[in-house]
Amino acid sequence: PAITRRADYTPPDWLVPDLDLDFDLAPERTRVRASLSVTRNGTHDRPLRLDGDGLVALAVRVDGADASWRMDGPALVVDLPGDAHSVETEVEIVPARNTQLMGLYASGGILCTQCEAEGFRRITFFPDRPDVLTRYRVRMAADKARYPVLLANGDPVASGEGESGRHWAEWHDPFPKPSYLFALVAGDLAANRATFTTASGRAVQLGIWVREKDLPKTDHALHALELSMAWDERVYGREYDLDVFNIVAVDDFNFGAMENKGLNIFNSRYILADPDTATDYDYDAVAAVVAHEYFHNWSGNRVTCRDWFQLSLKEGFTVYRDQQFSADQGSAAVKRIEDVRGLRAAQFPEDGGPLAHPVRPDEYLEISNFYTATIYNKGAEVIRMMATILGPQKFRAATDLYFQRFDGTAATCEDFVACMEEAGGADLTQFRLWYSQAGTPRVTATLDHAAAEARAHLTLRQTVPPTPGQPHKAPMVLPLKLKLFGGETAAPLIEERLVLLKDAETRIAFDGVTERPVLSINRSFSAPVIVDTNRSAADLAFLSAHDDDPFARYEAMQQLMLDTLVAAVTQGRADHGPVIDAVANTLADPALDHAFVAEAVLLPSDSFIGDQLAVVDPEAVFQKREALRRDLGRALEAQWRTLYESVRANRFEYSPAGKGARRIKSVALGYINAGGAADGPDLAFAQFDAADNMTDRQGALTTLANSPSDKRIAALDIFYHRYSDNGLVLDKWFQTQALSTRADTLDAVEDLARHPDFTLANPNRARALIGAFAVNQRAFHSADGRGYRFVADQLIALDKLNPQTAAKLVPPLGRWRRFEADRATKMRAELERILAQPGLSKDMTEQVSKSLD
Ligand code: HT7
Ligand code: ZN
Repeated sequence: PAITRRADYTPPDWLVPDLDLDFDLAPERTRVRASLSVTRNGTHDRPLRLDGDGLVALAVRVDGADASWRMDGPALVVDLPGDAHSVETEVEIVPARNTQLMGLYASGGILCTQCEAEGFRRITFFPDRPDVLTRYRVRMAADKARYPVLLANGDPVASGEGESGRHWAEWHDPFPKPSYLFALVAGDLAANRATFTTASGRAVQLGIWVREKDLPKTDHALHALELSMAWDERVYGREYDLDVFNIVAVDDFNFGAMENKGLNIFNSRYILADPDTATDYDYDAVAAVVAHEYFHNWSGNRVTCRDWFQLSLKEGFTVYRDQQFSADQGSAAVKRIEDVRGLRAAQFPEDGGPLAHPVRPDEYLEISNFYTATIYNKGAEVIRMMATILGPQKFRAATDLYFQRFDGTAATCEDFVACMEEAGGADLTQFRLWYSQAGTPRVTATLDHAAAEARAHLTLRQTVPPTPGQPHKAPMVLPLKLKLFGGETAAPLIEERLVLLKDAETRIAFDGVTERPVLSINRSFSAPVIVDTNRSAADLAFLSAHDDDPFARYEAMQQLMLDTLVAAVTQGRADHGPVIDAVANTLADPALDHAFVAEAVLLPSDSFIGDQLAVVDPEAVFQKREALRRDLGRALEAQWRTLYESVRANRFEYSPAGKGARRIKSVALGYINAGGAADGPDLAFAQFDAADNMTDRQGALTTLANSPSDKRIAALDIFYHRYSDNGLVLDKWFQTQALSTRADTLDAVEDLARHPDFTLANPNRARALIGAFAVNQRAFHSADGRGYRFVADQLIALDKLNPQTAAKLVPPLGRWRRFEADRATKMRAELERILAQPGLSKDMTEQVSKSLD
């Protein structure tokens, strides 16, 4: 299969200013007629080439007459004599057989579309690239009883009754858009509606469309939408631009959601929420994804991408915007901690592994494989760093300039950075390396104190590791916020300052340092880098108690825990005392809120500990981590119990304080059980049983699912029967078991894969069992290799249905280089077995072969 290269970009040969689409909808046979007005772009004699994927042309007409045309592979090619023509095509497609969930497909009786990145070509022949901007007029007809609601992009313009129980609707989107933003929905849906009045007085009809029975679960999403619309006006000066904004929730979806113009389509897990079925984590995710998709209306839709190499232009920027939004809704400190934890869990390993790629990649085989943590989350960090360097006023001036200059166009990452430079008055020449160089930079910070001269020196060194195709790296611009504290008085010796580390090595002198200084660095995680320091356990414990930057305080505790666990794994033993003392101090600090404390006292994950090691033995990591958890549980049992009791009987309330209390409750319960308290399982079961919300219920279930107690069987059973008709909650049931740290998890997961409720056809369900199991460091890495074989078997089966979803689950197997030799050999063998499968998809071929290289 052909590789697409960024360097080969050329503008489109033909533009399509207008498109009329006519759908005769039915799941078994949908007829699509398209009428394209096409204009030659520039002076050339090349034919019109329309992308297709699995389409057969039933008719092709040019200016109303039959025309000569040919197929070139999946594409339709038409020679056109003039500079402007009307081209009509007709195809038939079968939504009911579309298991890839790209193009037009059926989900639980709803017909819906997913076109990003290259799904539109599965619906009709078209130049399916983001730099062709077109005004769409859509007519659709369908059986009225089965599909009473007919939606598309833009505004509704007409509707009526047809023959034989059919009806029709017409929609018109006045904003020229790329084909990846096209959407259509037909279904038996009900709406939760509201009206939002924009700053300039436009009344926008909002609708969240779901099946009637799910309507009571849509208030949170609707409220989040209203908050997002107001936030984007206030913070970025961006108003909504159509008279309607609709969101439809479907159960079968390859991703989280899709920002189609005026008609967002969502995975139902990011819309539906009520206290009985959704955790606080789910509530937050619903609000964040609703905001993200809404914000795309400007960062993505009004200004779109010139080509898919520029994907981070819309995704990195929009993630940054949704992170800011969420930070504004509750605790900004906890939000930053969560975002950094997510970055370290998903993006750092990607950047250090075989699938590493720059934020603006240079080539791809299958673009769907590039919807990655690097494009999204590292991309957001790159925007955040520019905001830090410019400061808030200049950053806002720069985004204003960007939106105004590129409105209605398809832009590049370079266009964005140029606006930052122009309005921000900054030279970002070297900074641009963040777009082109892959790999996580590593900074070594060494602080020396010359007490006699009251002077300290900080030496900063940076290296950027080699990544596939990029053996040599240049030094980057690293914005590091730092501060020095007095080790005895805890007073600030040097106030926070922003250092732009640009060279491979820099030495900074600080005068007036009369006391032993303690370094606080990369405060608020100002640069997405790994920092090694020469700070002692005592310094880290000191910062975990005294640093005034909440992120740095959390980070100091994490580093202390990490150093302890790495020593335990590599040297066989470690002193748990400093960690226990630091956690005790944090629990006793009355100034800290529950949400922060819950984050601060959690041990780093098994996989993050493994990332610090040259060669990983996952069972050894698990055992050492469990030993520290057990000691923390035992040594601080009284404090955990006091904390637990202080929140145990709280009634459900969706508020930052309510969320914090529930979080600390489950963390304390986990530690009480980790310590081996005899009544631990009873406490967990009582919480499970009495819970008036899913956060408490699932928190208790997780503790039980990890425990040796038989109570877990009863709890899992009760949970299953209580929610057997709720797919999203059943996903939790599968996931909780797949993540269990028990020694028999692999057997349980193999059984679950044969459970009548398990199906690979639903991406949420496949991710809940297979995706969760593949990140379970203990069970997946079972020394006999059975975990690897199980996952490989499932991926081979899933690839036949939904290659995109299968390919996303390859990375855990692809990390074989990180593991000890026996496991590495077994992981590699499974990758080779997958690659040898006849008919393997392009998606899987790319991911697996890169993982083997
Ligand atoms: N922009 C959307 C990307 C997306 C997608 C990509 C590939 C395959 C299926 C997909 N569904 C949605 C989502 C977003 O970032 O907002
Ligand atoms: Zn997005």
